[in-house]
Amino acid sequence: MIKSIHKLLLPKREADFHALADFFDALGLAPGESWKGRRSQGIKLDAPEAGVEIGMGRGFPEADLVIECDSADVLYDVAKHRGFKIAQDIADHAWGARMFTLELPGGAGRVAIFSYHQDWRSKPQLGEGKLNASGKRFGIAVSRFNAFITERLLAGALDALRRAGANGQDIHVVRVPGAFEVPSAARALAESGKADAVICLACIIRGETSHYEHLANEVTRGIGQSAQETGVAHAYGVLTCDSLEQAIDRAGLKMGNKGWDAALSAVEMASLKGAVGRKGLSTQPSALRRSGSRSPGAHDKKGRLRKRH
Ligand code: INI
Repeated sequence: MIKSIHKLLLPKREADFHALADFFDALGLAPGESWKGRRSQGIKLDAPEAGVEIGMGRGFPEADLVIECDSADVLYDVAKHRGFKIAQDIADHAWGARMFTLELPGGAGRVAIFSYHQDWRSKPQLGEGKLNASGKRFGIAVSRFNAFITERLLAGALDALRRAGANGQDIHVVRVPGAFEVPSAARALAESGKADAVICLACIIRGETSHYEHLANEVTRGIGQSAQETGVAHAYGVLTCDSLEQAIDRAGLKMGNKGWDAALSAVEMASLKGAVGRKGLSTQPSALRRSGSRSPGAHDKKGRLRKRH
């Protein structure tokens, strides 16, 4: 009885190894078994469904790996934001799908990512913010405690805002002593009326504080409360880590930066609010949603009519 099937990727460089793991994690594969020994290291990232497809004839994707997802547009944005080389731009295909292909780092091959067209007439109207920060104003409350980490989160957030089209003059950064002070600074920014969204950045490390749980809970509660009571979107870029090493991993300057992620959430939420408030829900495809948002395999295969390749 077969238990699983895995496509083996063997990058030569450590950086490519992490880039690949990070990318497939961002696509939503679930991290499974992993190991690091003297001779080798590895991680398995599991898909909800896997198998082989045997085909003949024309019209198949030119790829070493084919991934079906809920929305190829969303993953296209993820791939571009993570700097992956797009081999074929996203496009509609005659077999009823929207697809793009990209080159994996380290010569690990080419991946085709597609989603089948949805039948919009039978679907409810879906609203979604866009990743366009142009004309939007942002407040950032950042803690000085663990500044070694929080300054990296801030750099990530500013980079994401800039790339999404925000203007530097529309970004107001407030530094506070520690995570505990972040909610009240966030609230002040939200109540100033000068922010369409507020980004909260801090780092709480379990190893260094015995009141870790209390602090983390209070900060999270305070940020949520500020968001609900002011009606201004707040993005949560607070690292709660077991160790400094873990914090460093989550505050990378290029990949896996929680400040970057939080800023993109803020952009999306700022834009969503505009869309819902003024013109009803925007049903355009599609803005980027971060790592955990898509859920491969969540779609109902049985009920859907598909064309073949
Ligand atoms: N503040 C943090 O941002 N992270 C921490 O890990 C932390 N620890 O370890 O205690 C921390 N403490 C300071 C706290 O946030 C307040 O600034 C301080 O208590 C003054 O109110």
